[in-house]
Amino acid sequence: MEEKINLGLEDFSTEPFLETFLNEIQKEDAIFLIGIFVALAVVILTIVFFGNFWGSSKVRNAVLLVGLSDAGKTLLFSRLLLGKFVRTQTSITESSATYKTQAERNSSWTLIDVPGHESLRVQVIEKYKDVARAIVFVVDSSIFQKDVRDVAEFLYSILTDSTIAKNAPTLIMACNKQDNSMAKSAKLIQQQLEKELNTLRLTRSAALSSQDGPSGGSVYLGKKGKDFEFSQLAAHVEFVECSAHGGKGDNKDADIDALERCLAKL
Ligand SMILES: Nc1nc2c(ncn2[C@@H]2O[C@H](COP(=O)(O)OP(=O)(O)O)[C@@H](O)[C@H]2O)c(=O)[nH]1
Ligand SMILES: [Mg+2]
Repeated sequence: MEEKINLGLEDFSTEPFLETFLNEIQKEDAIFLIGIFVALAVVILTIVFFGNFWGSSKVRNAVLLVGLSDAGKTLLFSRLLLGKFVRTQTSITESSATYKTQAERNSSWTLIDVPGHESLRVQVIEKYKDVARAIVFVVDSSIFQKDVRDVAEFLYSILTDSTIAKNAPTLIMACNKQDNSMAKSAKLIQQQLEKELNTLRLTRSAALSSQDGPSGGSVYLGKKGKDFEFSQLAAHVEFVECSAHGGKGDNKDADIDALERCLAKL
């Protein structure tokens, strides 16, 4: 009872009244400020969320055809698109076209024929590596023994690229020119490449550790302390045999079924 009266009295005296008024304002200010903070937090979180969302869902719909010169990339490119024999010329820029898969899903990818010449291919791979859904690495199986070192070096540069390692696009090793009697099988090519990549990794990491500074955006290939195998990669890897050229004469059919099946599964 007394308290009530006291309070009542205080209310009528000017100073406490001002105090309570100021308190009220401060309280409201605090609520107002909290409101602003909450609103800001919501805005920032939304931006971060959608930023991540858009960043990660950057449409990865490119299929890159890569490989040494003369492996048969351009012929495969035409075969996949047109299904018939087309004579090829050395490619000096990349060509791209929309490729519709044979699957029920009917997905369509942007197929890119990356020129084999080193100075050009580096630029083109750089340009598309962010959006690569799959990399079709075309190998000339008929002269694989002679090419093995170069193939491994090219493959090593792709597989140790930090962006490619992070995105892990499907790797399809297309062992082409199977119509040639000298052609090595996909299995043998896989084994030899694993061996060669293993050696390359040893020499490259030795060279790297003797240098100062960061290793320039490249990652370690495979698992440390284990011989390299394709199965150690984060990416799905398939070895397929194919023939872009239908053997002798232009009327014999090409054999790219296994490759088309892989592309349909992407
Ligand atoms: N025998 C045979 N020749 C092929 C095959 N694929 C491509 N070629 C030939 O190999 C040469 C190089 O082909 P191309 O597509 O230009 O290779 P790229 O440099 O990788 O684009 C051309 O003469 C093709 O006709 C194949 O599967 N079998
Ligand atoms: Mg070409």
